[in-house]
Amino acid sequence: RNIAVNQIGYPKNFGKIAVIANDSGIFHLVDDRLGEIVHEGNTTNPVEDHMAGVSISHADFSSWTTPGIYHIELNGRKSASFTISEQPYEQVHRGLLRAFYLFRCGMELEEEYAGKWTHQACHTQEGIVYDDPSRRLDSSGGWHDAGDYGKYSGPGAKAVADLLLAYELHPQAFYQATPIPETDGKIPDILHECRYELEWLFKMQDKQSGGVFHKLTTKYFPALTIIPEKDRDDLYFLAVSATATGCFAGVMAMACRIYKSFDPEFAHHCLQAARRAWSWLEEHPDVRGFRNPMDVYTGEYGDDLDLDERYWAAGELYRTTGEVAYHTAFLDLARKAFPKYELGWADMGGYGTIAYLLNDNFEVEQDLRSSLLSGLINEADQSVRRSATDGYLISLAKTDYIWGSNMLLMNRATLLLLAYHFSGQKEYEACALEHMHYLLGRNVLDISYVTGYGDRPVMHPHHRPSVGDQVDDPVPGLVAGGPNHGLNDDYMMEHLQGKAPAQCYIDHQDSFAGNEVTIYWNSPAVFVVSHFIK
Ligand code: G3I
Ligand code: 9MR
Ligand code: ZN
Repeated sequence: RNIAVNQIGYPKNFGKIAVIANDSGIFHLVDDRLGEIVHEGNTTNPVEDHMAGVSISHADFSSWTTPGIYHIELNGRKSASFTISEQPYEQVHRGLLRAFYLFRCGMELEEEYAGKWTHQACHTQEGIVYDDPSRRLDSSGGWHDAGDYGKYSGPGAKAVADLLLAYELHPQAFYQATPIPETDGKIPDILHECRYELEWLFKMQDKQSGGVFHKLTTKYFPALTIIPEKDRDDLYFLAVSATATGCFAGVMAMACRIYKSFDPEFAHHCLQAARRAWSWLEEHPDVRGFRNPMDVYTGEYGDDLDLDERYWAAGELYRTTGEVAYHTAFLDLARKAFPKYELGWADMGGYGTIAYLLNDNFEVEQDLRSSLLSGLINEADQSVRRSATDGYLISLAKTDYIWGSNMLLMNRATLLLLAYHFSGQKEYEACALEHMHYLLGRNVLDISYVTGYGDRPVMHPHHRPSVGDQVDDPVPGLVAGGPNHGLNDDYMMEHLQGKAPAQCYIDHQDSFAGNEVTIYWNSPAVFVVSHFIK
């Protein structure tokens, strides 16, 4: 039994619902500071919810709009505290963005910016080209991928793409400083932060071929207690892949457009790199997906389908340059069958679709544009429909409760917000907000999936710096993977047998298939939250 709320809060002019597991009755909204009941109501009648595995009822206090700090009480139980205000998400938004600074590799994290979570410069050595060990290349910089210290091109590109898109569509959310060492009051911090990763991504492009190395990692994962600067195994550049090269071209073309007005030289450099990557793709129309060699055990990010990454690259290059060749390539790819509304590390087609829909500078084929737009609206309608029948008001189906389900959650919300952007339909925006409520605590486990934010946040992520440092609190602002019905690690297997999908999560450091953190789970959360910063 619990009363789940968004533990950060509710914007005063949106709907406000608490979701109650296995209980119902008369609920009270209590002002935390005064200890006074300010509002009361009846919960809805309980109904079974199969995703959550409980019976749920709703306490709707939407009509209450007075700013303050509150909690809900029902039959002697209390919810977490939350605020009602015009702007409840400024801090969590900054925290989610600052997490990227805390993910940085290759430089010292200083107390001034990192607080308690400092570390020495790490992974500064040259990397060995796996397929030609006589080659050693500068490999430093960028963000660690996750709870491990690997750096992977495709996932890195997804993370940057989400952040750049957040800035492009919601620039008002990024006026305030984060702050980070580069803060200069001229260029928004989010662009400084993305540049840190982009500078590393340049190093992943093979200067000989223009293709992009799939990843830069050690052969084995270090032990969970190893802090960044103590991980000294050899680093390898693993083979060039078409998926990495496509993502690279896509994100670099995007960066060119966004950095142009701030730093034309850097923007030009991005575009050159993107063009070169595109040429590689053209020279390699038919390549096998990346596989780890036999002696490499770190993340694989295997993906046999590279049409979606090519589609993204072509869409972005066309949006940035207006050149016919990229348009033609995009149109050809658009005719092929692959997911066009996915924003995962494997299926990147959604970014191509978005690039085409947002292309205001150059001519687009109207039939294709309308069909892509109605496809997007259709996705949003489906999410709205599914959310309406879900106890916790989100769109995740049973098959979505997989490794990194919180990314699927935030990707859905991203698509909903894009649908809102194009249609102006308020229900899409409201539905996106319900998804955010789940992330920040309104879920059957009554937990905020963002470390350091909310009354009952994740405390034990599978994250080496958090485990290995001498600090009790985990590194803050990190989004955990979330419930995973596949129970893909031993700890989950042992403790979560037979649980309903949304309960397949445990806040333990050994549970990497549910409680790890990654840059590309943080990034869509930044996108979504930034929409609600006015
Ligand atoms: O695509 C299939 C889908 O068709 C199927 O219905 C569904 C049901 O299981 O699975 C889908 O595949 C999933 C795949 O991710 C793509 O989403 C797999 O189940 C799932 O196990 C797989 O998980 C990935 C995991 O690595 C294992 O490969 C995560 O998405 C990915 O985030 C994670 O990445 C790791 C890196 O390897 C190493 N660094 C940490 C990082 C996070 O844990
Ligand atoms: O720590 C690793 C994590 O970052 C990965 O996502 C995960 C799946 O590839 O693997 C983790 O490493 C574990 C390894 O796979 C099995 N032995 C225990 C390791 C955790 O310390
Ligand atoms: Zn590092």
